[in-house]
Amino acid sequence: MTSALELAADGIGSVEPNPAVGCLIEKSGRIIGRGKHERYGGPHAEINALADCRSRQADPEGATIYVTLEPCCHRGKTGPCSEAIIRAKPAGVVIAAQDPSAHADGAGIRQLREAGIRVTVGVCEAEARRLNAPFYHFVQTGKTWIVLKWAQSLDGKLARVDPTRNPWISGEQSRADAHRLRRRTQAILVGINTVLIDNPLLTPRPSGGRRPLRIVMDSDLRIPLNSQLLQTASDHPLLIVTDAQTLTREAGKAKEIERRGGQILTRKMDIEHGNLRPLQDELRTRGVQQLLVEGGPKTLGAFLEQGLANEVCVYIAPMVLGVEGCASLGTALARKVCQTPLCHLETKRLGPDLRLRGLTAPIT
Ligand code: AOF
Ligand code: ZN
Repeated sequence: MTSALELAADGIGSVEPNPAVGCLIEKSGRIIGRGKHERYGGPHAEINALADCRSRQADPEGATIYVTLEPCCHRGKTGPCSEAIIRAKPAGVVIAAQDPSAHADGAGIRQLREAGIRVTVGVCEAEARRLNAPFYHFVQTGKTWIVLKWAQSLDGKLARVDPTRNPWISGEQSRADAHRLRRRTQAILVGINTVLIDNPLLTPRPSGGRRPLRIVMDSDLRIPLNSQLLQTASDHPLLIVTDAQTLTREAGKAKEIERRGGQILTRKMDIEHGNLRPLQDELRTRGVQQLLVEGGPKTLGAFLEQGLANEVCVYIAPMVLGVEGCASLGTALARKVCQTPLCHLETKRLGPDLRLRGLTAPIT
């Protein structure tokens, strides 16, 4: 199952909002087929593993199938995996975790058992749920999984006072990694200050594939019409969240934004004084399973303070910026939050930097 989970993990970045799933078929101590769900809309892991088996002229009859998610029994974009498995006549199926989706929720498992197949559920369950944490969270709570991401120096500064010479804090490898984070998410959010200072594009690069919704919290509609975000709004969706009053005052600018392809949403949201719930509702309505919050410190701080972060991903660069650095997250937080250590902690070296990832609540 550990190998099946490793296979599944390869799909991260291509399968979302579907879960990443891996499948191995074992017979007489040999692996005779492996497969994963490779991309959204593509065949499921079990189908790929059975096809792999056939391509090796191996017969899955009497084998044991290891799969990281309950096989589906619905007809979605692809046919039901449960029926394909039953036709293959394995002796047993070992499943890491049940699929909580309404179209599954144990029904796939029941179908296999009714066909006389021995089914075991719960092997490496926590690991499987961790791998697809945003999927489980969204299906089970209806809420978007929120990831906060930032890069900082050893003394906790998120930016340089003078970014003209070198705007970066983290190195090249960290930045490439951050683009992989963007690729797996359905929406990316920043505050207006980040737009004014960095003029970001907020697209996953190298380009191609999914185009996450780019969201800017901009209560005074200060986004420059010549910003990279607006220049690319006809190709990459852009949503600007502002105040209803601002919209009345800035009707002309709002029209220009919409003419360029930007969408405007008015929701009473006060980042500083803590009310991001309407945003959560909007994300849920739009079916956004995972949101990446990229800054700046005020926006990140607001999500932390309001207890809305599910996951934190920090790139730590081995440098002390001292007075050359600014925008520390600590000073942005009025109250102390996140006092307990993150759980399911992972650390990784990325060139000179250290990446630290963790969840704000344990997965059981
Ligand atoms: C499986 N094996 O590898 C995956 C499953 O639209 P579809 O047809 O691709 O179905 C997507 C749903 O199927 C998804 O929401 C989840 O419940 C399940 N994913 N099931 O048997 C797989 N990826
Ligand atoms: Zn399936």
